[in-house]
Amino acid sequence: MKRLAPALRADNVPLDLISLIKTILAATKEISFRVSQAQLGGLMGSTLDENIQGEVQKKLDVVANELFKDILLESGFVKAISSEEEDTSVAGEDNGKFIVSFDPLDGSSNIDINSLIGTIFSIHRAKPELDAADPNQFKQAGTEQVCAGYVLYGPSTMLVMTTGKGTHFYVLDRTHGGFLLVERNVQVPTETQEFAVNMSNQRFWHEPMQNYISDLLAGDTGPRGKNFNMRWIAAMVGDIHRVLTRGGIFTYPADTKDANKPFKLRLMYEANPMSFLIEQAGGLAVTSEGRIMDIQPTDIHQRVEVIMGSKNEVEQCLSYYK
Ligand code: AFP
Ligand code: FBP
Repeated sequence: MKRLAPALRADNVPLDLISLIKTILAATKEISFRVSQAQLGGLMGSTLDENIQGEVQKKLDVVANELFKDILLESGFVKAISSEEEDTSVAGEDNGKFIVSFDPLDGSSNIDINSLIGTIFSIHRAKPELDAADPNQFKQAGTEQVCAGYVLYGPSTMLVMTTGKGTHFYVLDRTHGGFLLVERNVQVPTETQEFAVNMSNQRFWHEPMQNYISDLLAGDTGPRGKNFNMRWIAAMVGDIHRVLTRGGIFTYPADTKDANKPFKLRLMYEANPMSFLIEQAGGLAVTSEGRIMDIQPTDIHQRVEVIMGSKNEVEQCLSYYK
């Protein structure tokens, strides 16, 4: 099995980007260790603070964010960072070549129940003409990402990453402390009989999504003529990892639950990096109006509707909006 850096060099990934990826992974190895220590590390439970999204922060959220921020800003490769846990973007080195967006711990509600969580990251090239402190650095579409990935802290710690040359799986080998390539060019099966959605929001969805999910639930005697199974991990990293591994459709549709918040998932920290991984694996990643990675961002914390996974199933879902 190939180690990470030689695998990336074989794909002609530029050396400065490989160095940045290694820096990011150093932070995730530390987070993986802290996560595995659970109560022994004194990091279970919540802080008394809320993040910019209005969510109560878990202690591990805060520690993971600080770890990521410090290691990236000290690396010298990074011009600016934006994090789900920070109010604004944070300036790094003026001559840094990259900007990094990240969700340090996705699936926070799973922390205290010892269930799946992960770190999601997205890398763009920095714009030399803009100041490091200028948040406009981050107003780049998902199509301009040069790398995206997540590290899943599960029974094993896995890295799933793309630099635009396929989506590959790596496992953290604790015997030598590095990630080893275990599967190249993962492909999302085109067809599926599995869906992932938070069903408790059903009454708040718009009509096309209500109709689509009703038809899935109708099973083999309904219009789709086959039975569907449902899975919901409450951590996008976990649900997308399943979709990449065995297919499926994952959606967090628009809803009317809160008039000020029609969408839940974040474009920069969740939707764009996952879209890059899914598309590189032959799947589709869209909103009901178009491709997620084509969205021109207007704000670093912007939220979007998300429908992604097996190509034919995503197309089926979209047909309900026509
Ligand atoms: P955090 O970013 O607060 O950890 O939330 C995770 C998440 O945004 C995403 O990973 C899940 O798919 C989704 O929330 C779960 O949402 P529900 O609370 O509706 O199940
Ligand atoms: P396995 O014994 O095959 O692992 O199945 C696990 C299980 O029996 C329960 O742990 C779990 O609650 C249930 O299956 C899940 O069933 P479903 O597929 O209906 O969601």
